[in-house]
Amino acid sequence: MFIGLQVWMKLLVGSMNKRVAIIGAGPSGISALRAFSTARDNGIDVPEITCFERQSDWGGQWKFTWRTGLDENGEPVHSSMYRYLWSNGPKECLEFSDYSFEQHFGKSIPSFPPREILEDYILGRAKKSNFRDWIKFNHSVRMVENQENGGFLVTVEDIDSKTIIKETFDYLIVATGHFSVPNVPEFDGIETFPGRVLHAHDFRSAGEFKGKDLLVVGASYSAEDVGLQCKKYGAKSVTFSFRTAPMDFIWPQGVDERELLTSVNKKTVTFKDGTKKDFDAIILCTGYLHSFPFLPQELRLVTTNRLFSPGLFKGVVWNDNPSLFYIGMQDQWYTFTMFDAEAWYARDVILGSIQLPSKEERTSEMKEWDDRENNLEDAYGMIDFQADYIRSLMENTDYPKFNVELSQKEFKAWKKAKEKSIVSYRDQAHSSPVTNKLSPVHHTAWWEAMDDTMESYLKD
Ligand code: FAD
Ligand code: NA7
Repeated sequence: MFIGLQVWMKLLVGSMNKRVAIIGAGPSGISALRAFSTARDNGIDVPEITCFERQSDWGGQWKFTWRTGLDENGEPVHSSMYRYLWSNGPKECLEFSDYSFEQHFGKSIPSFPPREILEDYILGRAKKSNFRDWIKFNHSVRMVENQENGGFLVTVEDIDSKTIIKETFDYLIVATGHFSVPNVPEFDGIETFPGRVLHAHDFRSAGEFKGKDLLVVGASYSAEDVGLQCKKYGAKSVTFSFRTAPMDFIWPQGVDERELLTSVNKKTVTFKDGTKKDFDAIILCTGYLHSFPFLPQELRLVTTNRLFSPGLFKGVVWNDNPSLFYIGMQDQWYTFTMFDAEAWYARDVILGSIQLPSKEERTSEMKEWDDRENNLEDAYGMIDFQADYIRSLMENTDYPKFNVELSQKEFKAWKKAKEKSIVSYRDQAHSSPVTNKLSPVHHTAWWEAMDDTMESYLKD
């Protein structure tokens, strides 16, 4: 339960002189920084915070780059984002409850903004929070060691000076994201394919595939969005190939879905149902791997892209060592709102205002969430699961309340709108669970909107 300021301040005495390391300054790391800076601004004594960020600036995935492979410093390129990316969920369902879109843009804006708008919004709150000097940019965490007396020894490379730094911390928050290390399966004969084969992580522009016959492997968010936008920007045809189940949307002309490919022979791809087709390019939208090469085995989250992260109490606290926290590791219906709820929870455990239950009690609660996920039947159940998860975090902290029920309703309406029309769900308007207002409809239908600049989007 949330407790009063005075009681809280008494509990905080134990958190002073402690050191917290946050790895990553993407949206999850920014949520953690915001949580601590909000406490600081409310007069609470917070521990010393250091955030290590491998890139030269904040924003994580939202920091678009033209580069693929390695960056200018020889580090793996982090962002998988591409030109013409528009939000694939209603922005109302990811709205910070302490900083509305309306507050940021000075007016109510439509529900599915392009990447640049969302980046501006995320960073807008960060810029107003006065924590940038807690972040060490161009600092890549190379290794973490558990210390015998508790705490962590963190080895970091300062990329600019090419020096290695070792520092000890009492608490560690891992916020490194999980959509950067591609899962790249092998297909029989794919090495004979004469055209371009790439993973979605390296996809940057639909323009490259204009006039081409394109095979897109995968049946989830990346496949749907990359394939559809290639069609929008002029691909001759797009064929989706699924492993488990088709996406089954009502696709525009020139788009079809087939079972999984079984082999590739030069330009010709054969599918499980025996059909064949010639292609010019193949994009593998086959998901990502959770990867924490800097963590030792005993601290490392091992999971796939799912709602309940094994080993994490409340999806945040490493059950075997509650000085370690992860933020943003779940499959994501909710995003920024969920990262905030997690960050506030992690902060309050560190500050001592949340007393964790015993390990046995934690384990038993974790099993309940795991069982619930294993018995989910459809996407609507997943939305309810993640909404309840956010509620279970928020009831313990002072993260400003938002209308979770309304956000569930909007998510379900969005899902239905997608089922009705995959090309026009972005033309719908949703209501904000923060301001309770219905957003305006965008001036141009998404399928016709080729210009994704901020200037064009914000026009009335
Ligand atoms: P990230 O954004 O991945 O940030 C992690 C940060 O950690 C990075 O800055 C990285 O450089 C840093 N880092 C990693 N390793 C180290 C290290 N060893 N040392 C130091 N720093 C390190 N979400 C939405 O809400 N709406 C969307 O429309 C949407 N579209 C998406 C489209 C794509 C193509 C992808 C890939 C994701 C999309 N997402 C979307 C989800 C997106 O992942 C989240 O919005 C958000 O970026 C996750 O934030 P994060 O901080 O957890 O991870
Ligand atoms: P997801 O949602 O994890 O989906 C991965 C997809 O890749 C899914 O359809 C998988 O099929 C498919 N997959 C994985 N391995 C294979 C193999 N070996 N063969 C064929 N198909 C395979 O990742 P996304 O990239 O779509 O989305 C991640 C985020 O990026 C998301 O938040 C977006 O907003 C952007 P399955 O259905 O499991 O059989």
